[in-house]
Amino acid sequence: MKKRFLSVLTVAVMAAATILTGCSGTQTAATTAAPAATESKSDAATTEAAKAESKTEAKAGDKKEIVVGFSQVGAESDWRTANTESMKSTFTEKNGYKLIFDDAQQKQENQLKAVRNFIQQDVDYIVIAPVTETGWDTVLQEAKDAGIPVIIVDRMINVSDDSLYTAWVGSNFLQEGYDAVGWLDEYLKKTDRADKDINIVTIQGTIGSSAQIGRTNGVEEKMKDHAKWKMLERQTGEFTQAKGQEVMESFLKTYNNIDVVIAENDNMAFGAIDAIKAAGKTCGPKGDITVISFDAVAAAFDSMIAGDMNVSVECNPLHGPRVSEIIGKLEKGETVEKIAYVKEGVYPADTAAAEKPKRQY
Ligand code: GZL
Repeated sequence: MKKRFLSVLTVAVMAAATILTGCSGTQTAATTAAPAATESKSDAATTEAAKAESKTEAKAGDKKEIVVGFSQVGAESDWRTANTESMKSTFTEKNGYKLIFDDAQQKQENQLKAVRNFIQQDVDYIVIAPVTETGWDTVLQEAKDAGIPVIIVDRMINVSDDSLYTAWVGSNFLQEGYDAVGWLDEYLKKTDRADKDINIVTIQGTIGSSAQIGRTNGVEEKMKDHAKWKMLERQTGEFTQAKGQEVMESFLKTYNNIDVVIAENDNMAFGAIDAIKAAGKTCGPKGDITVISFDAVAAAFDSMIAGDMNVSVECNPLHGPRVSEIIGKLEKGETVEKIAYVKEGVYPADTAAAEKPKRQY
């Protein structure tokens, strides 16, 4: 934003317009960038100012599209696929954008490379879905120095100075953990097990991600109100189905008294259900093991309708329109909310068939 309205101290003639990579699902812009040339501080400032001027002129004249660099976590789950689809279907040329998309394959180093590439390509906005909360201060300072606003989506970042990002939109993961415990409490009352010993295992998401931290802490905090509930063990399944199955297999080998499995996303729950069935046990509303999950993607509704999953706590991935609204306001020089939580619900098996047709992802 600042960059786009900078007055030019000296006008340097820009050699060529920035050549932007197109948006393709698999193209990782971060791996195509040439290493940044080194410039003296004052040259860099002049170049930046001249870039800003040329962009502003271009924008004023031929309504140049808004260039958005988006660093996505990866493609680890149905939720992530829906989130990517929401972003790609929003940031289209028809809507006045050019999207540079990078899939980090769940590695923060790839996200850092992508963000530096976006800075070098002089994009108008950087959007990041951060794989984990820490490790962002340095690269976000580089974006700030380049005058490029940063919008964080989905998971949160933990930085020393929150002026390093302009806005965050995502879920309240702690509340999602609370909601999971609230549902289990009601369910056990309805099934006459309110005063029974309950043994629980948890398949966690990527350790250090806000979704894992919030869900784990939310469950742990509210479990303190239930003296007869015991958390046998927690292990990460990295939000993937394969790893979720592996972890549940190991839990089933270790414990023969599991009453509840909490999977911190639907894909790990699908893996856990496969492991439960392979071990000759049953799950779901009529089964031995209660399955509590998060995300509420379409396949979770299918699983609940099939009688395998008991409940999924919604985590809404449709952030494209929300981010576009933030950029629209910034383009008009309007202020935006620093933190914006999306509304989410809890979807139990007994309403899954009626709810599924209404779902958007
Ligand atoms: C939650 C998101 C998580 C989902 C998983 O907002 O970060 O990452 O719960 C996804 O499915 O992998």
